[in-house]
Amino acid sequence: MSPLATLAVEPSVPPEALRFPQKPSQEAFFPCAYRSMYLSRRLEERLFELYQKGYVRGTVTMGIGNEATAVGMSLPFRPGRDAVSLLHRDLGAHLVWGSSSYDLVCQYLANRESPTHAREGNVHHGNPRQRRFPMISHLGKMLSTVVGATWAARSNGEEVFGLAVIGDGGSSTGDFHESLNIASVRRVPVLFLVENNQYAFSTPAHMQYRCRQLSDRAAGYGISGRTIDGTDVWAVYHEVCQSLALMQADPQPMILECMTIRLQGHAAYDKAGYVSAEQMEENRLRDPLPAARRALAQACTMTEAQIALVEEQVDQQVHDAITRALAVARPVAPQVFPVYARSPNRPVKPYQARKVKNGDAVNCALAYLLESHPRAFMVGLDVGTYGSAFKTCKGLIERFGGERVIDMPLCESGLVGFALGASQVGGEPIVEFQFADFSTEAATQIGLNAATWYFRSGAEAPILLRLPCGGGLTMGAFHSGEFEGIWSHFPGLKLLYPATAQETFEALVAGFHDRNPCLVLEHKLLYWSKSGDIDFDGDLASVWRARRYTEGDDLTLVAFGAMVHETLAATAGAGVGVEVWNPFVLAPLDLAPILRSVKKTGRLAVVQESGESQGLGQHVIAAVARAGLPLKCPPRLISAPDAPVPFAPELEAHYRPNSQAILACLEQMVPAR
Ligand SMILES: Cc1ncc(C[n+]2csc(CCOP(=O)(O)OP(=O)(O)O)c2C)c(N)n1
Ligand SMILES: [Mg+2]
Repeated sequence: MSPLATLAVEPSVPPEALRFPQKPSQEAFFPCAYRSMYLSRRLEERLFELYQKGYVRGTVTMGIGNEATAVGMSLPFRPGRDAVSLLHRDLGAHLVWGSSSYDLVCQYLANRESPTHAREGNVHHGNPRQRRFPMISHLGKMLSTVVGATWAARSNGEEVFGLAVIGDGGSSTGDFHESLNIASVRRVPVLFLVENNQYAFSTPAHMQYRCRQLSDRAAGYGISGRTIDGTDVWAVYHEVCQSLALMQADPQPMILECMTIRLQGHAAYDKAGYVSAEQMEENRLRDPLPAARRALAQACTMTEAQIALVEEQVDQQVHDAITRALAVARPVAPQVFPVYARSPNRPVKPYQARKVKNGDAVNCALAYLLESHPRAFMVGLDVGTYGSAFKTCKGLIERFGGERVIDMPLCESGLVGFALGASQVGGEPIVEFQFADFSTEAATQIGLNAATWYFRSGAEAPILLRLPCGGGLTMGAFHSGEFEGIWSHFPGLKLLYPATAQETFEALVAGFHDRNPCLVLEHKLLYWSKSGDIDFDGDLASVWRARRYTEGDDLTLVAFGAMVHETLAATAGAGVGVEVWNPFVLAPLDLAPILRSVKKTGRLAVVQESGESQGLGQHVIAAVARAGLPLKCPPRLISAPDAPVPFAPELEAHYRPNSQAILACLEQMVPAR
């Protein structure tokens, strides 16, 4: 193919000849590189116009000045094979990785053909099926997804690399560190590319970091790092190719810092008054586009007229994409927003065991899953040789090996991002938090990234997250939280809270097979104090239902976690007809069977271990009120007070609801027969 023919290709997927491990000449390189850079520049300029005219909402953050880095870093990679996360100045990179101008304009217009179905806007897009992970606003959070995907694909025998992009500002986030550290420890060949344009919004580099250059940080991870001129597209391309060759020979991450520029304010609304006129002028002289144009003319001995002709073709292409996209209808709101991916729930292998403690039920379920799913793997802290803090993972590493039962560095956010990325390439992650309390470290990854993944991209994010939770073990405020209130309030997450051995097994197996991020709360107090038989018939669909333990006509008692057992203890022999329910599936919460029970009994009490406003009890009571059910007496909530979990046993015993409190409530609510 002649260089000129390459220039006219649309979409601008680079020819094979430019991808690693090819070593193209500048003559072969520049037509494609310049075309992609020019297309990116023109498209962004037009998007900005569309924003000014009111067609594009939100804002536009532009990569004008960053095209050499965005295009140069992308051309060596293999779209659909390598994993990548791009940022808000990487429109040119999206074009190289497989987006078309038309798709991008539709995304910005948020019309009916937007790749995110108009559920997201501007830079928040990608294509997980092509391993181009969609951006979220929270800088740094995408990095670990690339590490996880690259690791999981490599574990599957694929020869792939990752490209994880971050800015100078984003390099200050904890996730930058967590992701680099995981990649380094697990030797995952991800190129951490820092687009250093010396500003984070208005904050200049000297207020962002004190090291000489950001690539110096590589030493802290035992890896190598380089800083190069990010306005020279050939230099960027060449350096990335070199890095890939090094990573191929010796798999480990690397940092490549590209010193790039921003020729506009941070976004459409920002006039960059904080950048001096001299600095802006200096930046303009470093504009990568004219430089690439000169290099193209030289490398390909193209005349001005020939280049102008190609530019005209690209202008026309941009014009056509915009004309077509503007004609597309506005999106129509669906009856129900598709928050959850559908899970087939096909029957799986049955399982039986006798007299199993709840903690052993966890172990049985994990072994069952690792045994039957070769791509299932566990990550957590001390889940390997130690067998996990509560010993629920005992023996697993011996059985399944250290590549499937993995002790991770202490970094919950990076760990969940890692699992999310792995789930996109066929890995089947099971994440253990040492304590549910530490899940707050990963709040963004769980509640905003994984939970909205399907809604935004249409790709499933099947991850199982295990949270040993709850109090009663004298562990104080940082090791006793229940968190069912928090985790049931993020759309897109599923949440299960088992109380018995059977339920524990079912919750883990059903949560694993579900196609959404699913959290299972495992009450620590029940691990070794409760036991029962497991008789799982393999019917996953039937797992997703509320559980009723007793039947009665006088009172409906709804209890969560360990409170199920306190409630059963209180009601046994109480001499009144109590229906004890465990909603079990806390998200999405289906209260219909419980409402039917309340309709029958006319009385409702909810027992939760969490503080009054922290749990789901108020929600259950509100549902009864909203259903307009006639009640014989006001509903009651038996809960801990709104206070952190106190430490001393005397204080904690006072804090946690118990069977006496439940019995007292029951006696007040139901008249003696
Ligand atoms: C965690 C987080 N905090 C704050 C913001 C708001 N924000 C968006 S972009 C930005 C500056 C980012 O700077 P940098 O990483 O250098 O990227 P650049 O915009 O310069 O390309 C900020 C503060 C954010 N997106 N994420
Ligand atoms: Mg910056």
